[in-house]
Amino acid sequence: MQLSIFKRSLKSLSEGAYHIPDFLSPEEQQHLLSTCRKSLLSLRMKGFDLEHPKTHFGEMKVGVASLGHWWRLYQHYLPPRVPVPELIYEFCQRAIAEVGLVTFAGIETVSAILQHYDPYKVPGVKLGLHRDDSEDTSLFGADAPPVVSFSLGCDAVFLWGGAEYTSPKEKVILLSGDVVLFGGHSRLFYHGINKVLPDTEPTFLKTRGRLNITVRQAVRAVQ
Ligand SMILES: O=C(O)CCC(=O)C(=O)O
Repeated sequence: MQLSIFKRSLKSLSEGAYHIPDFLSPEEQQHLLSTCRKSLLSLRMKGFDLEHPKTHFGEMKVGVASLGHWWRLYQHYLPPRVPVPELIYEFCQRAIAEVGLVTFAGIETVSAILQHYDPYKVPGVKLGLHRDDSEDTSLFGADAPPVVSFSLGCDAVFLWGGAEYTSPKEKVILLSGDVVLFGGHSRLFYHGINKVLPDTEPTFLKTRGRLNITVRQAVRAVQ
């Protein structure tokens, strides 16, 4: 872990947005990684895999697959192909409780999007500045449930912006085990991954590259 010399503690990034460093213990990171691998294996057995969706600017360099509702760029979600593992719900609820945000109303409607960054195959891999806006727009109020985003593997430079594409940006260093949450007022704020640092994976994970698990409420739950 190259960047851990900096002082790291819970930080509010904007109203309703937080960075929680070291949220997951090494054992929890191992458990989350092996759980995601099992889900990916189940997807592969059903004929699905990580995809590189086509953006308006070319193919995404990040490999993407969804547990729960299947996320698609610029389109509506598809029904689940494999479920969101219970462990991911547990970690989400714990993170949400830790910062005192609104919890997920109907967890069966959640999508956990896996994003694999491979800086060895794709040097300079990044995720451009964007908003997580493909969900049911009625969820985007002042009490919008948060997006919860887990980092595993390589260190990364996360950009946290604001309501506009041109809003000032803050650089946040994400290490393996960190969580970022953004709900309420910040639910639609721009963000992205500026850089993934090769050879910074914690050795206990026995993996290469970076895996991000972003949990979003895909559609409103039937109450
Ligand atoms: O990889 C990351 O940490 C960021 C993921 C992200 O921006 C997203 O899923 O919308």
